[in-house]
Amino acid sequence: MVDMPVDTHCPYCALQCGTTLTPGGPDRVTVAPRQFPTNRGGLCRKGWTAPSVLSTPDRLTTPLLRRDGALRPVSWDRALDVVADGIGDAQAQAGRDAVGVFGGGGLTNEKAYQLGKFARVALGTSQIDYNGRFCMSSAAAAGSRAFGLDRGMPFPLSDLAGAEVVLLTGANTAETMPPMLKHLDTAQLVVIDPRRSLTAGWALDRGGVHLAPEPGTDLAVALGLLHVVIAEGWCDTAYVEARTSGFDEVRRAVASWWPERVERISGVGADALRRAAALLGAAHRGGGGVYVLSGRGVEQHATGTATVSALIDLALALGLPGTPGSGYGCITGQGNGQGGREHGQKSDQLPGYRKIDDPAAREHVAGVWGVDPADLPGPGRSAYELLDALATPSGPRALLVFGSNPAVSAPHAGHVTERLAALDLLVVADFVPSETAELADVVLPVTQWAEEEGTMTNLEGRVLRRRRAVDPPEGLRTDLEVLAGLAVRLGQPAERFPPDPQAVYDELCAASAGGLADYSGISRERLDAGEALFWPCPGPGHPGTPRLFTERFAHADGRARFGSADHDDVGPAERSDAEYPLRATTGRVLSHYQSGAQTRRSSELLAAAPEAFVEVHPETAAAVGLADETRARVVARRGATLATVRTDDSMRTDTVFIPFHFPGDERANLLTNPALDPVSRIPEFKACAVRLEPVSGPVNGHASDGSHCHSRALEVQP
Ligand SMILES: Nc1nc2c(c(=O)[nH]1)N[C@H]1C(S)=C(S)[C@@H](COP(=O)(O)OP(=O)(O)OC[C@H]3O[C@@H](n4cnc5c(=O)[nH]c(N)nc54)[C@H](O)[C@@H]3O)O[C@H]1N2
Ligand SMILES: Nc1nc2c(c(=O)[nH]1)N[C@H]1C(S)=C(S)[C@@H](COP(=O)(O)OP(=O)(O)OC[C@H]3O[C@@H](n4cnc5c(=O)[nH]c(N)nc54)[C@H](O)[C@@H]3O)O[C@H]1N2
Ligand code: SF4
Ligand SMILES: [Mo]
Repeated sequence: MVDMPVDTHCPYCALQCGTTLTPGGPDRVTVAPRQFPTNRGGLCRKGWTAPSVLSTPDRLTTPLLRRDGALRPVSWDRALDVVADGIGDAQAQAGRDAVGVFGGGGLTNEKAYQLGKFARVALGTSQIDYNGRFCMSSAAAAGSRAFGLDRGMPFPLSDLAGAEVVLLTGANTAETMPPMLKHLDTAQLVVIDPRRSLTAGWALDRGGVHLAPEPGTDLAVALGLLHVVIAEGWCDTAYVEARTSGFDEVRRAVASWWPERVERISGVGADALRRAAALLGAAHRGGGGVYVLSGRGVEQHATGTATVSALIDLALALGLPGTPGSGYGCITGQGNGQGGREHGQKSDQLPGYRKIDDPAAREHVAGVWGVDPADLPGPGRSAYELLDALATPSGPRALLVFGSNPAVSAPHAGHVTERLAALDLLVVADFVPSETAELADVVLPVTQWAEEEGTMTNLEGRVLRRRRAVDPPEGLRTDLEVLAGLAVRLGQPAERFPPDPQAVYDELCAASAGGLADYSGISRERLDAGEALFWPCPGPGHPGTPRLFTERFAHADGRARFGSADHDDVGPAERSDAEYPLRATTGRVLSHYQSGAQTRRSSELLAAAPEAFVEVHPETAAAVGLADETRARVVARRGATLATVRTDDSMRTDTVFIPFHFPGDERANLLTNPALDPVSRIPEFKACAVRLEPVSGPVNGHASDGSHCHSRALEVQP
């Protein structure tokens, strides 16, 4: 048993705030923030309350097996035997791809790596993808295309403190990463968000600018900004000439995106657009630092990759990427959202951010794994396509879920829930009975963050140590132990799937060597000695790479590539009409994390945000007979969800906002449109057509006593 204070990181978002855990206290450990470059001693309320999930009363403590319709306790041996037999049956009937794997961006690097290897080697299936596909995949695709390499932020977060202007697109940082505001409070902010989010309000209070487009029209806004930058001569021509290619085509493509056209499509005033472009242009011309940052608001669209490409083109035209004190970055979301996309749990990837269809990559990784490259499967389906195919004639009949709760978080969740329920075998490894675990045939109880060792890679590409502060409750296993137990039952040699995180990490480093995301110099010893190491770090003497692209981009010719084409169709995939006249967008609130599986188990967080709400302009609400605090049904073409009305006169009258953290018939994803981006395959979480209806009488056992908290105060705790 460890009983000393242990330095580790918050289990939730990609900021990975530094914390110190001291064993003892009501929740088994007591948390305190520590000085770390991303949080500078701050912590949001999710970080403060994270220990309570360690001791949640309904924590899973024993494997469960469905018998006679109910989940009942069984031994580990029995549970793992049932899983291995079910895998064997499915594959005997329908081939290797009859088993699928769904991973998560919250898994440590070691788990993500081992899960990808387990799928390709122990299962031999191509059918693996993960929830990161729902997250920053559009930015990853656009970044790879433009720069030859995707690392969300190619610079340390602390560089933002020197900026003069920051363009923040589709990110509500004040609620999603409050301590990050400490890095933004000296810059002038230009926020693009259909809502006056907490972040937009914060920016306005400090003299910043807020542009509020209709959801799903950011591509037009980005092309319009680029048009103005070029037309007004704000372009950094020396940079464009020396460091980029493809500018002439882009200049031609954006020539027709004059601000008045953008205004007609997006609702962002032509003059406001011109002023925003001038702020960016003048700051860079005057030698000030300028950053363009993107969040999920612009990325989770069927046009997500094109939109981020246009934002990157804007940054390139201004001469920002790779220029000290300026740049473009994507604000990666999940705790290991960055590492989770590098080690091979994505359907088209192998470790080291390699491509699974690249013969040299297959050869290298197969060599590390001790298998024949010809035996490695090819690329599989993307996350939504995988879920959509479950239990269909050509899709998987069995699915293993590690680190995701798609019954709540996947788009078109009603349909996804049906597909999950139709499987011959659904296996969920989790530490709480998530809504997806409730559908499972076998539930495997695993350890949590403060009970295990590993590494995470934060939004800056900085590799961090997750450390064990307390022993797990009796009878639990780590995800790595679960995979080891299954692999042996599937006929793999035990040494190929070691349960020891250090051994897995060492192998991960070797597998990543020579790849884009090269970890081979980032030993656990160096991390434990306190070195802050950013990948790529190709060797023990290498200092790591806090800032990418300062000399050259990662394409063979060293140049960044402009990528925008002309687009005739820039709006959301689903149009509004008389029946569904409004546009719904979805996102987050401060108090809950993702599907809410963890944060809804904190009494403090649940009290702060107990139920789903729909944020709406008072006139829009009144037009259908709804008042503040009444319950509404939000209806889309795919389903309906229930939410309490919150009127807000800063909302666009054509747009409503619903958080996606709530389960059952309060799921925002009962509405969302699974239209996919053609490149990144991200679903359009941020725009679907809906109408509002009043709900009479009590719904769902909710009293309409207005007892929920309405507060949206700004929070950056010490
Ligand atoms: N509290 C909290 N923090 C979190 C998380 C959480 O669940 N809760 N999750 C973490 C993860 S995984 C992620 S990915 C990040 C996400 O962090 P963010 O990207 O900041 O989060 P979202 O709330 O999804 O979306 C941000 C904003 O996009 C706006 N938006 C909606 N539609 C559009 C649109 O069409 N265009 C534009 N320009 N904006 C639009 C929304 O109004 C919202 O204010 O947060 C991380 N941090
Ligand atoms: N409408 C709408 N839907 C969205 C979004 C949106 O903006 N709008 N955002 C999307 C985004 S950006 C994301 S990232 C996804 C996230 O959505 P999910 O993938 O559902 O994410 P979580 O709720 O974090 O689910 C993680 C689950 O795994 C468990 N877990 C956590 N850590 C571990 C671990 O180490 N091992 C194991 N075995 N289990 C673990 C948790 O208890 C929880 O049940 O949601 C997407 N869905
Ligand atoms: S911002 Fe909040 S949720 Fe994110 S790492 Fe920090 S404390 Fe955790
Ligand atoms: Mo995310």
